Amino acid sequence: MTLAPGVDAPTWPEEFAERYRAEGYWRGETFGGVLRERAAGHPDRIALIDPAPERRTWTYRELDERADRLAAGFAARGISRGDRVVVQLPNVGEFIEVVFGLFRIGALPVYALPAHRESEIGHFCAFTEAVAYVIPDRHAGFDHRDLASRVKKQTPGLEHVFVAGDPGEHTPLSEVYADPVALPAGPAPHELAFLQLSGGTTGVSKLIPRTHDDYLYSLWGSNEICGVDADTRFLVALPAAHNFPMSSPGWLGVLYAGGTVVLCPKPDPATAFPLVESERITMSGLVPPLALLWTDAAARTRHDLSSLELILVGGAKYSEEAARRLEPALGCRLMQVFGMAEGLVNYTRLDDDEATIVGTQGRPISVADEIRVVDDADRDVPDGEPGHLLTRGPYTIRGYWRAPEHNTRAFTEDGFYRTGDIVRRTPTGHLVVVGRAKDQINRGGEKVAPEEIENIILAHPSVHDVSVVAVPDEYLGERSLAYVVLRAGAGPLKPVAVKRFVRERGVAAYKVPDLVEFVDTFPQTGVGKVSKKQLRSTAEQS
Ligand code: AMP
Ligand code: DBH
Repeated sequence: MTLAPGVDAPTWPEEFAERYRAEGYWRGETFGGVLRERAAGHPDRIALIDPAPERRTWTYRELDERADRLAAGFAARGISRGDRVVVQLPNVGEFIEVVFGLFRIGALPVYALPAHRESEIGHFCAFTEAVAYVIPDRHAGFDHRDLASRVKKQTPGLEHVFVAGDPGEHTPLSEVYADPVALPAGPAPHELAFLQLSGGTTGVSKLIPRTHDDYLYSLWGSNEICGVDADTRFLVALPAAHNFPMSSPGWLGVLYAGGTVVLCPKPDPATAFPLVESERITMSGLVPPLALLWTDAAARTRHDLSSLELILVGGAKYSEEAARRLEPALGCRLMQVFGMAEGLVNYTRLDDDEATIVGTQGRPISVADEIRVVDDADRDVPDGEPGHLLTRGPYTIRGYWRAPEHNTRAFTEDGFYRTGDIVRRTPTGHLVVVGRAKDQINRGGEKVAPEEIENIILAHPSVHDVSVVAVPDEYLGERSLAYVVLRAGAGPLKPVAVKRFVRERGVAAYKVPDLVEFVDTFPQTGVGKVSKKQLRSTAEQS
């Protein structure tokens, strides 16, 4: 698909957009508008609770006012519609205020994860030509202000660094809030709302352009399936910037429904269980390793978890055996969710039988989600047979942002997204994830692109070649293993030195290889390429 000048990503062809509007999926709302309406409808209801270090609450009216004040302050600093702003905040109230402030003026948050470091942040800022970067002062023992100073030096267009907390040499976020006298006109519903990150299979994460119309549909569609309403009290245990806790149904879904969002600073049971009790949490979303931890800890806890009604588990394959134990242990319902920041989200349903809930990854939100399961030549395979999952629909993107070449590979000519997942479809239309065709490691829901890490390790002077693959892991599902071939004559290298080298290049800690092994040669494929398949099976056997 070619792009008109000035257009950053392919979008839905007009006949699809018209149909999605006519059929009621795209309601013509915007995030800024939705918050305004909820604040008018139930101003005094609690929208948001940030429990730590001291408990702060926001009513819908307060959240709306704070978003307005930030929008005014951002606008006064020259940030305007379409501008990109990299937002890297942990689960704190400011995160929600900042993104609604940006939504209101049509500036686009770029959602970095708290774990990202100089390599990722530098790329996001440069690639998106971001005008601002929003950070905490320190988080999890790391000083984000130093990182910001370095990135700012390298990125001439990055004009502002706003800090939630002690600003150091940057601008305190608290100074940005201003009187919202004359706010500029907000965005239109078909326009972009933000850029989400893909887990990535290539060197760097691709950016995912989501519109108000399409993302809002994924929210209220999810709300209907999960039973989210004004009484929902949702605990954001995973990083709030990740697509799963944001939208499936996530904190944005809960705000759409007029419920209450509670931010959890850390997802472990010791932090989360007291909050479940004190805030009477009804719903949360977890990746499989955390679901295991919660399941085990529930047996020993002295905290009252009886308010819990539903736990969603997704992001990586949840074993059937673990899934079977969750409901009895936590005394609530389980829903599996298989989603992607590119769009398509599948849920098991509350009225599915137990075998379906524990044994499948759910079915799509919408009858308008088109699903194809195909062989290597894009021919449909019969139901029940494994194949590549392709999808197209009212909330699945038609292309990544500023990636025309990659888009020709990641999408079919008629606009289906190639998910890279291998699934099989059951007679009820549920999907079972059976594998993956894309070169990616799924470390308990945290995605690692091997190529990104291989490129870093290749820069080591003693390294001749490297291949990073997934190895099975009982707790995380998968871990990463780097096979390294040393240069002839290079001195000995220890695995820790390779790990340190990667860490010192400034990448997120979850991308540092869990294991490093030195080998003489890699297995080759017929055409002389390194065979990842062969390497994976070698790793599985060792
Ligand atoms: P991303 O593109 O980074 O948003 O990651 C989405 C990918 O995570 C999917 O394409 C799957 O590979 C994986 N994923 C998400 N949920 C599940 C699940 N419940 N079971 C298996 N894989 C999952
Ligand atoms: O892994 C994901 O990206 C994911 C998992 C569950 C997701 O984006 C989602 C639900 O929306």
